[in-house]
Amino acid sequence: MTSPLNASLSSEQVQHYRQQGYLFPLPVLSDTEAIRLRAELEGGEKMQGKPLDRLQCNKSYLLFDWADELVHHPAILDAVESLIGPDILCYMTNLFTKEAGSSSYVSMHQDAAYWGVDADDVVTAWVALSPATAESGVMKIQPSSHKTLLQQVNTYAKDNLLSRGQEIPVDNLDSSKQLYMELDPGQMSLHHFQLVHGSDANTSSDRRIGFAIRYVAATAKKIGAEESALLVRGDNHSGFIMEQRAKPLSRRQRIQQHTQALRRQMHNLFEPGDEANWQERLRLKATKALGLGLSYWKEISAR
Ligand SMILES: O=C(O)CCC(=O)C(=O)O
Repeated sequence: MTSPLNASLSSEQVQHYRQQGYLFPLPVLSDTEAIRLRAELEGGEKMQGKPLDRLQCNKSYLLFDWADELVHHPAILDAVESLIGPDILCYMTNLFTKEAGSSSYVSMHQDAAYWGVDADDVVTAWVALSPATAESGVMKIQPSSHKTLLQQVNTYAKDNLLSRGQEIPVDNLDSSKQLYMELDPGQMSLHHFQLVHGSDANTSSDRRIGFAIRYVAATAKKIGAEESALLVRGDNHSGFIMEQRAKPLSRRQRIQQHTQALRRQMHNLFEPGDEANWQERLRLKATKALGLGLSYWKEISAR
């Protein structure tokens, strides 16, 4: 597979996305790029002697060259530009890795319920760096579910990869309509931030590696606490604090910017909703304190 020169979407593809809330498979990386980027990610893990931790998997583009390259990849941005226009922010990234045979999963949820962005459309480009199949626990979606925000509960279930184990109760889902967005390494899917999605455990013999990039139009308003984002194409007109591209920064500067960005983000991610009871509020407070403590420790140990 080679990377397309101009990866803008056709009007049929844009229409499909608007109606159904998703699009796949889209070839964005050449085979050699996909192999190289996976090798760079795993080379870093080898050097530190363990897989990337929860903090490193969040906003990885502020830390690692492979992630910086992916969020700026022209083929990914061309497709995203067709959906949200020429001024584009990378709001967040999440690396979702499931080890071979691991029971990690992602419950069916909608991202829009807990992100601090006021926009009609935040689009996730989910880039496969290993085979994403039904067996390896690829993303599962409910088509055209992006038109209504459903109620979800926080389960904090053990193997759930989501920060609060956010889950839409099964009675509110239609499993007969759900489909797997299977991808080869180097392909991506796009999904709207209100689309119902999740994924099952990885029963294959390889790791399943998906890099989820959250793009938003650079006109988006910020709601809740202040947060930062990186301008990756065009001009910024948003209420976000601008991040600096990691490439020219030293390791120490990268870690400082990353920890500062995560601290800002945590204030929104762990903010209790109006319906939260006191146990839930306490739990969110403790999770936030733990995350903040860990980020301070990381920053100090990088000095
Ligand atoms: O990678 C997965 O299994 C889930 C991804 C996801 O929840 C997301 O991209 O929002």
